[in-house]
Amino acid sequence: MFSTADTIVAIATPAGRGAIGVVRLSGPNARSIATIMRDADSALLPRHATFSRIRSADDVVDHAIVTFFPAPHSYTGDDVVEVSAHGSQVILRSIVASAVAAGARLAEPGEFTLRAFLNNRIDLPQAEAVADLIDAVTPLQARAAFDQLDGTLTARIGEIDAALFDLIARLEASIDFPDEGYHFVRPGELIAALDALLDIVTSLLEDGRRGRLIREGLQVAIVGKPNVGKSSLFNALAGSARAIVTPVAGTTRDLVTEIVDIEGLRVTLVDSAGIRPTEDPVEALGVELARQAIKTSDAVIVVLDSSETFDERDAAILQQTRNFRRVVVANKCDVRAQSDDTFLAVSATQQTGLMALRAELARALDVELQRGQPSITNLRHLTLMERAHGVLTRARASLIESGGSLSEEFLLADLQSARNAVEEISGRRAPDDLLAHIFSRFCVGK
Ligand SMILES: Nc1nc2c(ncn2[C@@H]2O[C@H](COP(=O)(O)OP(=O)(O)OP(=O)(O)O)[C@@H](O)[C@H]2O)c(=O)[nH]1
Ligand SMILES: [Mg+2]
Repeated sequence: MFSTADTIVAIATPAGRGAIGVVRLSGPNARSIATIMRDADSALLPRHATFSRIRSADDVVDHAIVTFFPAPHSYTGDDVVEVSAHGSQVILRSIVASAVAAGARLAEPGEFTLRAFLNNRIDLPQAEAVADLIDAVTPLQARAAFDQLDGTLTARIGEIDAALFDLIARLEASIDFPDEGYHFVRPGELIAALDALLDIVTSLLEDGRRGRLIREGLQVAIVGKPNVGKSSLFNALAGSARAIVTPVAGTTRDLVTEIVDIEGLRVTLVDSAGIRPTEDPVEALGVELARQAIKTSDAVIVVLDSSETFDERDAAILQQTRNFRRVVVANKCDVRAQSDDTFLAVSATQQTGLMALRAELARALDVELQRGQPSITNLRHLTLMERAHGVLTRARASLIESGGSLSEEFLLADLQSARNAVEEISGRRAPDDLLAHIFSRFCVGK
């Protein structure tokens, strides 16, 4: 379905103005098309930046730096030419038009990275990491994506695949030579091998929660009874006066959200209505939304008001949130009426204690990423790895139950299905429609 036989072109830099903008060509005719576009007879030397005048429709449109990356040592693995021109959309579009006139085709979304995958420059998790790296909005997201692009996950998946391959080969040999009366793999060895595999898979899955939260971001709800300063704290953490603040209890009625960076985590912060029994139908809806927000969030910040003594309504909210990841803060510490140090003292209006709150929150969310540790960040990978874990666990259980006399065919079926899942992650066994789906989420030029 996918072809790498033609030459594709696209603007690789974002829309808008910039000092430079890059047009990328990839395919067998990249160099000859670039030669037609250039107003010069000097040849393009491999990996040399060459100053060129670029022609479009008989006119010179810009001065640009043109670099030729011959196959296979290029981003896509094909011949690639990059034209770094001035970053005007008008100029970049006319350079693309000039390439098309010279025989190139407009690239589809993600097609450069797709070619890198089809040419075995990268595997599927690495291709997906390219999209994540470009989409990263916090340093931690960028790091997780880069580690994946750098191949940490690829290497670990490769280990699992190789171990499965080895087991499958030995079991098949036992089936193929039944008369020898010789099992190529003893039951004890098999269980040990399955245990080793399950160890790797389990640790990947355990880190998967963290990885996925880093990639997709998390939600944190700010909750408490009315007037304790939730909206003030929300604004202080968001760095802008997003939510309405008044001395009237029951000000916030809706959920107000803002994306903030908490210690490198992409957090959707949610301000909510103060929780209290109320006759007001509008406020009651707000209170219901606040209760829902507690349930759907990855963590909550429970706000207490230290200018007053804590009461049974505070206690009720503490009780409701006791099984959630949470940080409890005593706000208004600038006017505090009590000397209770149980909770983290903050002042939303004075902006004190916010650093400690961010640190506490990051700790409560427990998503620290170990550098260089392979981590699954993507739901697709996580689901497939869970499938592999399921069948391997089942295989191990039936092997033990049968006292080692389980037929090789049974085991083989499970191992094969675990291997299929693993190879679907790496892309060795990825159907075209899956690839089309993954790469359609990229933007043009990637
Ligand atoms: N002194 C002091 N006052 C604060 C602090 N934080 C909030 N306030 C005041 O407390 C009042 C209520 O603040 P809000 O942020 O609206 O409280 P809320 O919890 O969102 O209230 P509802 O939306 O009604 O539930 C306002 O008058 C704020 O100025 C603080 O740290 N110190
Ligand atoms: Mg409020």
